[in-house]
Amino acid sequence: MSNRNWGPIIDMIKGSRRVLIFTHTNMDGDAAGSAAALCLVLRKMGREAWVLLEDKMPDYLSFLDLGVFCSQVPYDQDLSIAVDLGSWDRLEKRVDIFRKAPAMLVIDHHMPSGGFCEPCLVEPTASSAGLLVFDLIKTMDPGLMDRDIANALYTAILTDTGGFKYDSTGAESFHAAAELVELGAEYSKIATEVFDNKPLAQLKVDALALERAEFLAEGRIAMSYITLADLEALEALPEYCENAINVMRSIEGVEVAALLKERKPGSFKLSLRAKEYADVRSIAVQFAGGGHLRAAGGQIDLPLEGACEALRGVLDAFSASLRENI
Ligand SMILES: [Mn+2]
Repeated sequence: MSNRNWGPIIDMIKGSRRVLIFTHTNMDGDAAGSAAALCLVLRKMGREAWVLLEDKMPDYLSFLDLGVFCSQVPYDQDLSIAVDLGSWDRLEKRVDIFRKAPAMLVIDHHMPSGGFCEPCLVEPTASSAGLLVFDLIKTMDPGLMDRDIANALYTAILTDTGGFKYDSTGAESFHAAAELVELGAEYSKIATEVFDNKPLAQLKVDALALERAEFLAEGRIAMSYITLADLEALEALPEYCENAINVMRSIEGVEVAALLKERKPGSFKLSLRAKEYADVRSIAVQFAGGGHLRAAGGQIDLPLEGACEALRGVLDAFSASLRENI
């Protein structure tokens, strides 16, 4: 039995007829998987349901395109659900469509960044939004689960735990994964789709970020950057920058990895990852951002030199909080 308070959320879902589901732009496996699973379940409950996207689904997640994603508003929904959203600004142009519904709810595992609607179930210690959706479905009606839903939820949990590696994973994620495998989740195929299926240009972006990495605090911090010009030269899409931060973190001795990704000329998205213990959210908040303890992000609106300098300054100050190399 779940000890989460799903009651108000289940009541709202049961009272709905037409549901629109939202997740963050630049979708990852958790966003796509948790939204797709929720949508499939709502349809099995006889509701009309779609996931409204603003941008393209990344190629490596195309196996989750189970006919639930749309890019045009299909109807006036009576319920908006945000899942794995993170913060309201990640609704981008869809914010007015979300707010238009007479009822709204949020299911998330990111730290709330203010203004969340009621009811919401936000649990920052959950490994993934997919794990929360799994628990919701089990609480609501476990008989609704099927192989497509299991695949979507397994993908969500697998990706947001970094392949069951992050310390947020916890026993609940392993239990959920085992149950999903029993329900038919194709764990081997999904792992291949998600982890061993990278465009060459993406691996070249990883290589460039490594080649350029600058090390601070005696190698415990690695920082690097990718510009729009780099993407053009490598014929890489913006989303090909997503993995470089993980590669940087995997370097021996590195506790904190920081990557600047130019989104518009003179505007950089900052990604931050910690390996074991550092609180990178405390860095992110200094750059108008937030996130989790070990995975956070922000933004720096400066030309490259200035952005690197601003980041270096904050990382230098942060390095005092890092443990001595053993
Ligand atoms: Mn997530």
